[in-house]
Amino acid sequence: MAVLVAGRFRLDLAQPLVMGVVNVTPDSFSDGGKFFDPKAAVAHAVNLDADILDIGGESSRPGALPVSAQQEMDRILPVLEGLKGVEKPISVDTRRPEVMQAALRAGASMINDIEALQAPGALDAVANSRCAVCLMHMKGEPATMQKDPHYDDVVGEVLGFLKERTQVAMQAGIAQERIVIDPGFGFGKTVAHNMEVLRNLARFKALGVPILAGWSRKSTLGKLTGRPAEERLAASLAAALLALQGGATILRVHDVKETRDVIAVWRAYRQ
Ligand code: 7PJ
Repeated sequence: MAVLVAGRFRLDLAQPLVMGVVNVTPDSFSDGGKFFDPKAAVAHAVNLDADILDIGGESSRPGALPVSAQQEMDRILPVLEGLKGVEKPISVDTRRPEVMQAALRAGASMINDIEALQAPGALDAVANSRCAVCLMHMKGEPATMQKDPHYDDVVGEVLGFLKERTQVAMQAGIAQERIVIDPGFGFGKTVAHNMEVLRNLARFKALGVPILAGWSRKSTLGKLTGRPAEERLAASLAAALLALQGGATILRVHDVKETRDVIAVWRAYRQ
């Protein structure tokens, strides 16, 4: 578990990595519309100075409606094209196998799938390449997932799901060193569910693959602080620190520079 293989990249996991969010959507909850223009998205991506860039063309915020595969590709492909000269792994946030294939052809090195490769053809799309993949847990669908989600044992259920998806991915031919797991904070989970998973994050280390955590500006932080998305930086950094302490090795964030400072403090504390 010392490296993550992502296409032509081998990412050292000895230190935490920062994945910078680049939404190319008109409606994402925190920066929707800002980088909808491909040129603006490319400039933003380069500016972020992240270890991995995560390009998304479908908003998966609670209540968001699905877009067509064609729309997703029309949003993502010009950004991948514009990032061709950037020597950095690029992840594409998608659930659709046809978008995965097009993105991988266009130079993406990682697929970030909030459905953990459950769509028909998604396992093959990833297995037939050398890219990395993030398998995330979500209960329900973005359109309805925050409507009264229920679990008997949230940690056990999320852990069981990710264990099963990791096994299925490996059986399909995706090597363990290409796989990342993510409990999916905010995806069909209440504030209490998110906190219970965060408190028990170390249990996910048993799966033997790196853990990615996405807390940046999420609505749970809004509920806890009473603040709108653009004022959730401090809360996001607090959650990032707790995720690091629980064993997360990749942090998916909007605010890369500030998150690097959290990592610096955490690393010194850990020495
Ligand atoms: C996540 C994601 C996350 C992974 C989004 C947002 C909503 N992918 N895509 N994990 N969140 N792997 O940016 O808050 O938490 S979209």
